[in-house]
Amino acid sequence: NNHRSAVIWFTGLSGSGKSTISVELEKELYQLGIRTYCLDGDNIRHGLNKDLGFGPDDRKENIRRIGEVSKLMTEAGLVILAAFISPYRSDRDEIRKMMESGEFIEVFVDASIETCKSRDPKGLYKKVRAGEITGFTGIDAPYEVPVNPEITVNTDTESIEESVQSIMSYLKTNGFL
Ligand code: GGZ
Repeated sequence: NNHRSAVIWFTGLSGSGKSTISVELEKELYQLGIRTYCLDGDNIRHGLNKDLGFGPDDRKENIRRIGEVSKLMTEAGLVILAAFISPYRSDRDEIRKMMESGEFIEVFVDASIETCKSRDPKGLYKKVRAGEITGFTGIDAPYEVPVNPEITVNTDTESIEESVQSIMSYLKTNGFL
């Protein structure tokens, strides 16, 4: 297999569908024999970044470290699927600059805050409403929408399968597969 390595960077609100899409995309890539690795809050925020919280500086540092790890792992020949809110445009752009040209594929996972609230898979929006969490992205902390993402998927209107296929078609068109 002679695919190019890359980092596929999913950004979007909590509950937008980043992790779900990355897991489904990983299955498709596996079928093609492509070696991938998913980075998400579960394997990063409980380990490497367990010293970090959700204030602006900690989020920035969270994303910076994940960018460095992603770069190393792409140098090892993997396709990285990174699913983090990554709310600041400048932090995402820093990673883009650090990567080889074309190897940073930003996927904006777009969903309205109403949709995310209604999904509420971890009950976090409920806790926000109850005043148990503050500084929550999209409620009382910012989310900066990507300006020129390589791909936008809209999980208000598309199925997971449609979102996955639109990423697959980008990868094919751009010579990654
Ligand atoms: C946003 C928070 C917060 C606050 C805890 N704001 O739906 P989840 O649970 O699994 O995804 C969210 C995750 C966000 O971590 P990231 O590393 O992706 O964030 S960032 O890129 O901004 O550093 C949510 C949970 O952690 N969570 N508190 N205040 N999301």
